[in-house]
Amino acid sequence: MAEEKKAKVAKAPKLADPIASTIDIASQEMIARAQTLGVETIFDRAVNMKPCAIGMQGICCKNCSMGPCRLPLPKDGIEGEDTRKGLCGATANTIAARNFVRMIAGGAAAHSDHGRSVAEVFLSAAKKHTDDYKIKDYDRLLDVAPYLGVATTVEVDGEELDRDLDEIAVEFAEKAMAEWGKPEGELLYAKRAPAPLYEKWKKAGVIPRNIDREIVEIMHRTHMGVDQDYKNLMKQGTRAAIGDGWGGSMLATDMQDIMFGTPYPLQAESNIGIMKEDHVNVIVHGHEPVLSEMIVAAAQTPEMLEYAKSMGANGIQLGGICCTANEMLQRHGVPPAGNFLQQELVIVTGACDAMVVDIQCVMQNLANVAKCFHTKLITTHPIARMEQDNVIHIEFDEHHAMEDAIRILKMACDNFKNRGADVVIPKQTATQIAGFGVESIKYHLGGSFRGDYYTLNDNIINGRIRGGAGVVGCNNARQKHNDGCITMIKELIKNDVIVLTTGCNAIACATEGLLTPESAAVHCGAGLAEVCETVGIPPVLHLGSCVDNSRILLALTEMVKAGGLGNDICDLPAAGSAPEWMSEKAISIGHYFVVSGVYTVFGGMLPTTGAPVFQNHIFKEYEDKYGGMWDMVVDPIEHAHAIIAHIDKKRKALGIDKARDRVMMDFAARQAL
Ligand code: SF4
Ligand code: MSK
Repeated sequence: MAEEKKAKVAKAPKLADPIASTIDIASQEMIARAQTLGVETIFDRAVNMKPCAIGMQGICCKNCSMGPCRLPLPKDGIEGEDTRKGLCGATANTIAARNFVRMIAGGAAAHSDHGRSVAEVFLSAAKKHTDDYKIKDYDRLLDVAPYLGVATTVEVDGEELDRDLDEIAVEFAEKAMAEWGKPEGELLYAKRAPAPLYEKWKKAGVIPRNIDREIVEIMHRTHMGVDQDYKNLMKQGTRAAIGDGWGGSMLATDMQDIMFGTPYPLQAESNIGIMKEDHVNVIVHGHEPVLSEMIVAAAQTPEMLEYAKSMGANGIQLGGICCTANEMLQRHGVPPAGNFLQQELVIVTGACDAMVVDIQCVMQNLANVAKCFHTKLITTHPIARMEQDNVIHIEFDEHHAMEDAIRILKMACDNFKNRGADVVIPKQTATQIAGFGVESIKYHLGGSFRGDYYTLNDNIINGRIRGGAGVVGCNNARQKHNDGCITMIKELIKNDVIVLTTGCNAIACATEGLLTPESAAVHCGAGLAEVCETVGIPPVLHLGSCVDNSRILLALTEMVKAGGLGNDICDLPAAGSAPEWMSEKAISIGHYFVVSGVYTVFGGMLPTTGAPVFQNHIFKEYEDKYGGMWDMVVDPIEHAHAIIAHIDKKRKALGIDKARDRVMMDFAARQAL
């Protein structure tokens, strides 16, 4: 009886307003369709469940069972001494710093463990223990081998000869694997940073010993009763973040490029509309490209095409979500169907015959949505499974990767006939040019003989380009989908700031049509538009997936090397941003940007606001230490202008605030001289 009574008063959950939830029309259509069909998505949950205000500010500690200890800020702010303490006496600064560095540990672990898996497959390929993976890009291998101390030549009878490529690949793989857990020495890739930055890290004592150790040490230091000094905690966070950006992530990018090919610009479509009603639609989602590489290869074989046709389809349409999408896009032109917040929505079309997920950013609710349709949801990674009974697990192994891929594709083809009649695929698609990287930017700017970042620097010096911004990161269901990213980026390019992007932010830009050279004439200031038109590049350059943020670090390093803009990354008129961040990986990325010398602004909320002294440390004091610092600006236009103000500050320091074109001296000018 009591239960019945309860049921009567229970309120029906509210539904999200599709138009207030996203700026993307295809997504609005799918959110409304899900609601009509009674399928719950993250957008509806977000209007029914509010976040904890204390947790959001970073001042809740649950590191032991005497807590959770919650330290809300007094209503009128803090006057005088901050007397807030947890049961053990931990201050708000300690609690917020512990939480923050644990987020760095989570993010660095995710990127770096991804890198380790790639290294394992790379080692198998180098030793020829697998037929499915091969070393594809030997030029790239030769470029990066010296950074791990791998010789590319050998001396025979006093003569220097090229070393056997397979031998180089094996040694590179072994040395790379050692970077995760070697007992002594320091992260070898740290020396890829500009020399003044490396020296700065050395002086501060933050060069990682190896990738894993710094992450483990964070977990130790943040255990109850260990490190209780927010500055010392952040020092360890810095080591782990450098180990991510200049270690695990950079190694992942390099080894993926060597095995699967270094990306070069290509054209593809984007958004949910890439799915085809008369094709078997297979969506790959997550981050690790190793299995998806095989799925792409298998889907192109005549046998598989025949198999799809035998099931009544006209072919196989592959699409992607999140960073597996970006990986398949940048090397094969596979179109992304959406970013993080669109993962449920592609299933809501009723046309997704299989969704194949690997690791990271995969919502557990996919299983509940898939249950409402015919979609086969397939997990593939031993560390990332789901409890729901409609989820199929096909564990990927590099020794039978092609077999796994064929099995998955056949399962999708077999499922084609199980689609209901009610299929709705939104029409929206957008064209994009993706697949930029450190190498291709060089080529675009200078051609094959004189490829260099000099042209970019020159255009920054003459003021056509005001500066650069790395705008990356996720979507966040607490913010209007894609709105923060797009509004902010449009404001940047309008003010002649060129944008480098990765991850879900890149997919948002593609969907909005910002990844085409033609968009420059529509959205950019006159200077940036002129450069884009002359060189034939979009004003927003897609550099890949989340681990590929390492490409942005290296692009900045190239700008330093090209000269004219100072001696270190912190001298450049450049900034970083994640307007709609949500994952721990974003915090790790943000921190390695900051300690590499980049002013980095996050949108939404940072879990630092509840501990003002700690926040001041990483927002202000870090500038003196590393040249870069954190910031948080919620409004996207103000966010863009915070970046522009920083760029202008750097331009002034470089003496290029009164920009002018280089003028060829004519005879009269020479005489006057
Ligand atoms: Fe509370 Fe201290 Fe335990 Fe954290 S470690 S939950 S602040 S008693
Ligand atoms: S996928 S970490 S939601 S960018 Fe790399 Fe997107 Fe953020 Fe995941």
